[in-house]
Amino acid sequence: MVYEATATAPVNIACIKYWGKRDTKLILPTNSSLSVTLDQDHLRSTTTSRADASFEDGDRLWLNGKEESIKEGGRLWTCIKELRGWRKAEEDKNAELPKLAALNLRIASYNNFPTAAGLASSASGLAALVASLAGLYELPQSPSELSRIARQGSGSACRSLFGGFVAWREGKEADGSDSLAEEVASREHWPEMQALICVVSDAKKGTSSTAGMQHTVETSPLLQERLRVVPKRMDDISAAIKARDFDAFARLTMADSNQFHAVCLDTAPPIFYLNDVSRAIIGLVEELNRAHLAKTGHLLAAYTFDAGPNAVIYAPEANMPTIVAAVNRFFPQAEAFPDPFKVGTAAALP
Ligand code: 2P0
Repeated sequence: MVYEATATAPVNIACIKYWGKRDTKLILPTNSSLSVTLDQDHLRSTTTSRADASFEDGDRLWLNGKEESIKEGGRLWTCIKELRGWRKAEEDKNAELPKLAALNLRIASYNNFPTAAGLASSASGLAALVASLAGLYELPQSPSELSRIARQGSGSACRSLFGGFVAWREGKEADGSDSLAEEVASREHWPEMQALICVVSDAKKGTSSTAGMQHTVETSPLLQERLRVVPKRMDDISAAIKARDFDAFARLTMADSNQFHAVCLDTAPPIFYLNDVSRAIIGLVEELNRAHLAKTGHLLAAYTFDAGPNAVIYAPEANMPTIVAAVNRFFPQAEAFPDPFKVGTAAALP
């Protein structure tokens, strides 16, 4: 009998950004965040987990073919320990279940996009890991309950367990029991929404998110102002999504990206994720929006930037040809992902 399960998980791109932890061990954020899940055809992680009595020397894991160590007390170790504990609880309740919790694991994870594309893979990678173990162990827990475990692998990973438009609620409890992800709206709710990824640089970022966000928590006075305004932004963007109000969605998304990069600049020493090309893309989208607003009364597009220089441009499908033409005209080489992405599905259990 082979005990094995394969799961996939998508990439997500935040509109209201997660930046800062109030608990670094449990990965509890200083603010709630909200993201859009991208479709899985081009950007996803796939993870296969196998439990077998013949496996010796503990659990082992390979990422894109390269073995990663599972350090005791580390993030991978914690995710595996928690899910194995849930399996053990099921086995204790039902004596007929095979004793998988006692077996060592072999886990292999692949991204179907090049790491060199400059896109974060930790969110989809950790979500796929959690989904594949949940499948292997046939766990009864809901995606929101599983998101509490994915969160401890990498904060943003908890959002990749859902498709469509996803909130990660910061929660109030010290043990993290209420810091979890939930769907705000399904992808079918707003199928016209698309995301264009402009790869500005495929270089590895200078400051990791994990280290950068804690420097911000420790040194940025502006972060306090951000923590004051984000709750209303979460409410407003959820309402905009529910009403399919692209203008409100776009204004909030751009404002939050700009404020996130402002708190990075307000960190000591300052963190710079945007470069000259990123800022030129902001200028282009602002100008396209000015012209479109004058002509139609509506915005054309919304930019957002994570912890790196690459732009993600959200827009309704009908606006994408204008945006793609403008990007190609002013940035003729920026064609790593020439087609916009649709809003995607949740992590797929086996
Ligand atoms: C986000 N980012 O909300 C924000 C926007 C980067 C900028 O989530 O330390 O890799 O593993 O919890 O999840 C990046 O942070 O950090 C991130 P850890 P993670 O998408």
